[in-house]
Amino acid sequence: MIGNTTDSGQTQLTAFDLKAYLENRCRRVNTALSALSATAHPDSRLTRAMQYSLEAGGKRLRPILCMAAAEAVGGDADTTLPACCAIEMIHTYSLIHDDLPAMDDDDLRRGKPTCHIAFDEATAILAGDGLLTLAFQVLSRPENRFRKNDSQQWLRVVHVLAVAAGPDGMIEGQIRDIAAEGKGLDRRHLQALHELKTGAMIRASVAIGGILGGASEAELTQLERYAQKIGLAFQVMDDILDVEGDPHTMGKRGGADERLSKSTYPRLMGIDASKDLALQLVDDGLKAIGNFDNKSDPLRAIARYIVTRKR
Ligand code: GRG
Repeated sequence: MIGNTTDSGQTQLTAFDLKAYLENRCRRVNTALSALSATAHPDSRLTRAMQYSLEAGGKRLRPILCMAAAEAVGGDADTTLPACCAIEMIHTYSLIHDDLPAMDDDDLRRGKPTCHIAFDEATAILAGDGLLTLAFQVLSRPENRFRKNDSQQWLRVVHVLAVAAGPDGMIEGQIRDIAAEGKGLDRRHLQALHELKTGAMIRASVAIGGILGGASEAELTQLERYAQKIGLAFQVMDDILDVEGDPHTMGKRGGADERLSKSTYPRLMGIDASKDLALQLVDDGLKAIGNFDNKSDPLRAIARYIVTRKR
């Protein structure tokens, strides 16, 4: 049993099997990823490095949010699969580059040696570049248009994803993150950084699901507000897990933020206040879609999962 939220934001109990939902959607994303990440050069070291990181066992949270957003507005989740794959490719590329010695210098990710350890630094850089570009190759395949969605919708999707992944989104967030090392940002600057670095891709995932699912502009605005709130909650939780999570469960080393003197929520306000903030953000996210019907139960359940997750 998990919490559900009404118009007034009050919590009710509903029977929704989030575990089964996540497993099912994850399987569908993985099947699509296997097909769409194939290149013309299957034996190439580059292809092997890209697939090594893609298949290393990520939660597929962003693609699942994309599918759930489409379903929430009455759309067909399978129509979003090419976009889901593009989103996961960009996310995986960002992790490969983030782990490089020039950035966070991590040797473990998703429970496996990071790409530059398993291969080498040059290959990891190229694998990231390859995944970023392949994302747009997959997203712009002509056959995507001949499904339920028209080409204008796909163009909008390409634009939303490019904005989120690029210098108006994740990349600007990443450079602010690097610049903030050892500085101790105030809350306003920390939030702005995270809304770009982590939030932009989460928000785009939900927005793309909404667009492909046929959301009205009003519904899209509500979905984006939901995503903004849970995206920040996700980052606050990530900061908390870095302090008190189990490295074995997380599949990465803990304490990286401390080691790199990162600005984090626990550092700014302490662990307990950070946990309260994450819960408050999830409640705000649930309120944003409070008038949606039970087709949005997966979105509600995912919001709650974000602050109870262990990895
Ligand atoms: C290097 C271009 C470039 C960008 C990096 C997103 C990002 C920007 C870096 C990731 C650093 C990081 C650990 C951020 C915290 C939030 C986050 C993105 C966690 C990883 O996402 P999960 O938990 O990972 O969804 P999985 O492995 O499950 O996909």
